[in-house]
Amino acid sequence: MSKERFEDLRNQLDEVNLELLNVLNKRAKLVEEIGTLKSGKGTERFDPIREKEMLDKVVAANEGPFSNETVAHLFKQVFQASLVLQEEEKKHLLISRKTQKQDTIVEIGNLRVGGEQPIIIAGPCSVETVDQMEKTAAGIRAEGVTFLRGGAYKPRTSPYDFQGLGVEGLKILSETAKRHGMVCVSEIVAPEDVEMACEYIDVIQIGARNMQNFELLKAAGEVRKPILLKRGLSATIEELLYAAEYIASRGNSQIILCERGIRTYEKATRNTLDISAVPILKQESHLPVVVDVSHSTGRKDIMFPIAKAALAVGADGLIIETHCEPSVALSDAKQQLDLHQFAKIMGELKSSGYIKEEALVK
Ligand SMILES: [Mn+2]
Repeated sequence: MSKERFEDLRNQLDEVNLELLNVLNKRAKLVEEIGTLKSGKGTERFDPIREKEMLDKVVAANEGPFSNETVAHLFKQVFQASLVLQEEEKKHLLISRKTQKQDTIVEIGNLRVGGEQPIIIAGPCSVETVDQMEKTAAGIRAEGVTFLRGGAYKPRTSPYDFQGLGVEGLKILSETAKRHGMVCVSEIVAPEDVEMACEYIDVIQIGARNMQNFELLKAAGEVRKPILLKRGLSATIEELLYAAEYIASRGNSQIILCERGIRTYEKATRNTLDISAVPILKQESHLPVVVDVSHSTGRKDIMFPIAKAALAVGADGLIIETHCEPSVALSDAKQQLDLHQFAKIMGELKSSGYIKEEALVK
């Protein structure tokens, strides 16, 4: 064989490769279009009967030199790749980074969650009395904190534990926050309460135990208030993202995700803080992510290193349960910081540079 002929054949091969590539991608585009139509109708993407028909057709048309087995094998791979493509496309959720490149910034008045500066959400586990809220709010506000939390509806493990003050609690929380120039965050547990709650609170929290309460998620999607969505204690990252999608799909894109620890076999901490969830959530989604350092650890002694870790991996904020008198708190007494401890941790976060003094609202 002459050298020229050899070169010529090689060039032809290169061309055929490119043709093959074009044809494969042309096929992929058709598959994508079919996938979109199917998803609209809720049909299963993998259709084994249709795949068998397609394989039989190409094998019947095969004239060689490839054997029928080889042709079947090659096409099977192509079909497989198309299915993966459809799965990928399915993941283009509204909350996905693929859909929106830039970070979502949740704005509450002039406060921003997901911007340059991390936010701190502090306050007691439960709203108990006007006095308790007043003392706690004054203490945390003095540290430059502008997000006041407090539970009025408490989904407790035991039905005999304190269940919260309900609407009365929301009113106390809201009035306390206003007096101190703060915004407030509180959990809502029933879909029918979401609209009512908007009257009192600035950020509606959906708690870990309700992360897959789909009716509640839908109700949260109908209002135009920011939603703080906590990861369920046994929920995967993907499940958290789909829960957020429930809210976004109803038109409410003001969502803050919250990693709050997951259940593992480890007993040294209340839950196991899944620190890797933070950068993964930030990669997969454009939504801001905060870390609840109180419920994840249930321990005050490791709160500072955990808080630093959360901010170091890119969290947009922290939730720190704080109570003016933790020893007499009606819920989560063990893990809540007192005002002195809270001031100390804030001081440590500032001196280590994780929180900028000048960024705090005086
Ligand atoms: Mn709590």
